[in-house]
Amino acid sequence: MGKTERSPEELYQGDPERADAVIFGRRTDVSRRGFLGGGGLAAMSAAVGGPIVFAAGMPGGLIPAAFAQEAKKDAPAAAPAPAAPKGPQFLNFPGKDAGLVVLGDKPLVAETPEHLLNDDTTPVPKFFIRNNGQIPEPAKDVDGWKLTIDGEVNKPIEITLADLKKRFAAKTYRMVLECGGNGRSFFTPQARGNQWTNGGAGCAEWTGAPLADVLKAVGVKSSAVYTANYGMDLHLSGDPKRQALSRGVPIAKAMDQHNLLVWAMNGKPLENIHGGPLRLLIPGWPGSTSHKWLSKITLRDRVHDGQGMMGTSYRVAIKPMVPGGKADDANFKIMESMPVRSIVTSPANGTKLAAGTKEVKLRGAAWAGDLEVRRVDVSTDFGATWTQAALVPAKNRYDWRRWTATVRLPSDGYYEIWSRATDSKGKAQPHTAGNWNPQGYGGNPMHRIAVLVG
Ligand SMILES: Nc1nc2c(c(=O)[nH]1)N[C@H]1C(S)=C(S)[C@@H](COP(=O)(O)O)O[C@H]1N2
Ligand SMILES: [Mo]
Repeated sequence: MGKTERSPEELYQGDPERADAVIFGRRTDVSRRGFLGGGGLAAMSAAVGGPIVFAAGMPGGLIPAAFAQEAKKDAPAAAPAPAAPKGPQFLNFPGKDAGLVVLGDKPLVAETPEHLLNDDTTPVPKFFIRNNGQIPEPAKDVDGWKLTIDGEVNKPIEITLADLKKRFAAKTYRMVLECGGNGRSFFTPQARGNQWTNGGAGCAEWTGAPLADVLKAVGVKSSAVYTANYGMDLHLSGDPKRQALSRGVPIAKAMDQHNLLVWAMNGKPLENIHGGPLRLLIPGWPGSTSHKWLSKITLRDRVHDGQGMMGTSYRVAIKPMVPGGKADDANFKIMESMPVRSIVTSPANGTKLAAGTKEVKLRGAAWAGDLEVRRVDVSTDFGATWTQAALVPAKNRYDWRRWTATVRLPSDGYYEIWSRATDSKGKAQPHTAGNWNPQGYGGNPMHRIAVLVG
């Protein structure tokens, strides 16, 4: 794969015939149909490790899932991405699972491969990490941690974590936290930023005081429009005058009872890497609104303009733009709810099953930002037929839905298992990431895994 000048996705988009030639080394003067019908199919089968059982239904130009993953890792970046390593670089961080994949090291960003999201509740060691600035030293005086709430409020306060715990009734909810850029790697051409697959998400039990209760206690003025969130992490440059990140949400979203000022994750004190001793958790919206090492919330009388609020940051195109084209700032709106997404968490992509295996049990998860998951369907034949998965009830709003399904594998060979979730408004995951935008938000194509029988 060393000779491709672009990612396989781009090659296929531009010239599928040539892409086949580059990737599978065939002559360019044979049509793709001829390729799939003749010697080319044998070449592709050899490349994926076995006969493609449902080859007849395989869409032209589709890069086999078995192959796309590997090819992607080797493909040279089309746009600058932070510290793009060659092949997966696994995380080495105290308390963290060694299966997490590093997407960037300055700042530290690591994602959870889908098969490590197989637990009903994501254990802390497996939970993804996303930083924009430097990771602060762990706080020495946890109970003395101070949070200020000021701006458009009647009674500004500075409250310690000990007092926050005393004055407000704690709630625990299991909720998805998902990076706004989750799925970014599925965009063609490549979008700017950390190349998340589906692993910029996890679902943990968060414990803390409801933000709405605290805001009611300080009194929200009618002039309040937006929150401005601030934390104690330094900008990467170390310049104390620059913010690593400072985002916010409209007051209506801030008053959602599920937003928590979190001090515990999965029943244990919130770890430093996840923003301990105190962080915000704003479920359903881009993870960047869930501020870590939270020190101050200012209610503003206008939409916040802090670090990460402007330009094309955490913004999506209003009208579709030319993929890879120049962005017109006026055509962008702030990303709010995250889109519907499903993942297959078992088996793992690339699993080899014993010859003669006739069925496989699938496990997965699905979530839909502010919306509910209506259904999840799976396919083993490139989407020709679908089987509805069984959804496990959610513990509370913003929890993910675990799902299970059993699918038949009629004969030995190569299969792709696709999962597709549909949200409560009827929107399903698309085949490929749509609504291209320069920083790659909202990429939520169906999840595809490769399975080889025999
Ligand atoms: N103070 C601070 N809070 C932050 C960030 C940050 O860089 N600094 N990153 C945000 C982003 S982009 C995400 S996706 C989540 C990630 O949380 P995690 O590292 O606990 O998984 O934290 C958010 N809160
Ligand atoms: Mo994020």
